[in-house]
Amino acid sequence: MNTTELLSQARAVLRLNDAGEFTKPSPHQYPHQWNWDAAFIALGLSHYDLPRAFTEVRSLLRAQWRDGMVPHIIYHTGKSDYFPPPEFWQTENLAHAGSVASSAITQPPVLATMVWLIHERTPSMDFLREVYRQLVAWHRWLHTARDIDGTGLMCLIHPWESGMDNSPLWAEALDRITPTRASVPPFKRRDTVHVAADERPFAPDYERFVHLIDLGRRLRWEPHALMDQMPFLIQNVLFCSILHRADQDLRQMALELSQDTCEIDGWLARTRAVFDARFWDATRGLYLDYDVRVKMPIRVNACSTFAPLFAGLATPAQAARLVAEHFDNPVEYAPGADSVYRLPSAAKNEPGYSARRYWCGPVWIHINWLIADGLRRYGFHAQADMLMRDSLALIRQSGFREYYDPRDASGCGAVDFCWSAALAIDILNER
Ligand code: 9WN
Repeated sequence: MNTTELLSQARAVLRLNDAGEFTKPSPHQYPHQWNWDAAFIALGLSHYDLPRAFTEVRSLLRAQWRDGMVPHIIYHTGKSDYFPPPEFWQTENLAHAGSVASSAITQPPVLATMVWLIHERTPSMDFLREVYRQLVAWHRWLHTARDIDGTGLMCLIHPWESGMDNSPLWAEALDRITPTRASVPPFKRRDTVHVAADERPFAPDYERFVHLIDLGRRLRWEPHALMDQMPFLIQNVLFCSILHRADQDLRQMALELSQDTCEIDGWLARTRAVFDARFWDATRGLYLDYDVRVKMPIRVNACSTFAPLFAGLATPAQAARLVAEHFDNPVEYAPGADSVYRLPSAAKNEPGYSARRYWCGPVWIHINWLIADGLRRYGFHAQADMLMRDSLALIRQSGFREYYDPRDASGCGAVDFCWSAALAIDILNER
């Protein structure tokens, strides 16, 4: 398939999922708007339809809660056959919730970065002015409402907030949670209707996802109570890195709009001051997540370990170790006896690794995109090119799938998947 054909197929996928004011991640599996999906989709759209890209961002921000949180799922069109449905979150009558039906948790804040990238390529001061305050409010909420220890490093209260739902990263934390029959409200999984069950989370994980929603809604999604009582409380390398990069991009917007940068400078300085001590494991040369409830690092090697490159948080020496000891290591992430394509979402030598099971090993296009951006920041152009080349090869072989088997490029998960299409458009246009 040549570049022109690939671009036109990618645009067709975005068109297929276009629900007017928002874009579904995929036609059947995900029939609503998702937070970080929408941001990547806006970047793709901006290459050929700037007004539609702005609409995508506007409809996401329209769901912002009164306290600043931007939710992870927005049910613009009401109920569907997706589980959980809007009423499951029990957000009606909450003073701090928003006015559009949504989930009550958030997702990695790539939005400010996407808005800034779009602005750099196609400046629009009006649009920047329109969204700036809302972006600041969301980042402020992340740095304060989810701050447990004064560091401003946000805490996840649910694996879905990481965007890497069933990563081996969460195995121990989820194992400690033992839902009883009474604490898991009756529910019927819908995620295995359109996708094979062995490419989705295991049943006990899913039960815990639902149990955590139940706990959150009992606490009326009140940030202080959540920080106090949620049994799952994690400081996550991917989320904190994405937020730090987004803070940098928000700062650029502030300068462009002649706004004061004091508050943003504070977030940037605080994160930088504590990031290494919290996440860097100097023995293994890896960034590890931190489990706040047991006050211990999570000793699992997942693709999120490369995210600090995207944020410029690694020193050149740390970046060199990440690349030499892990990215280029055929036992972990590089092609070898057991894989051909980069980048597996968990290291291949992790006990929880599984080549087709969702976040336990398959390759995701948006993760490749983020890490390639980070590698370039540190001068690792050959490695960044490999990620982009592999991403396009996966798409050429299996179409725009949700994720891919690193052994043979076969497609997994949902079909006609939007961020794979949107980022293919970005990769092909930026080359
Ligand atoms: C739950 C939409 C979303 C992505 C997430 C991905 C998956 C949802 C699900 O799909 O999560 O939020 O039902 O599995 O893990 O990263 O945003 O594409």
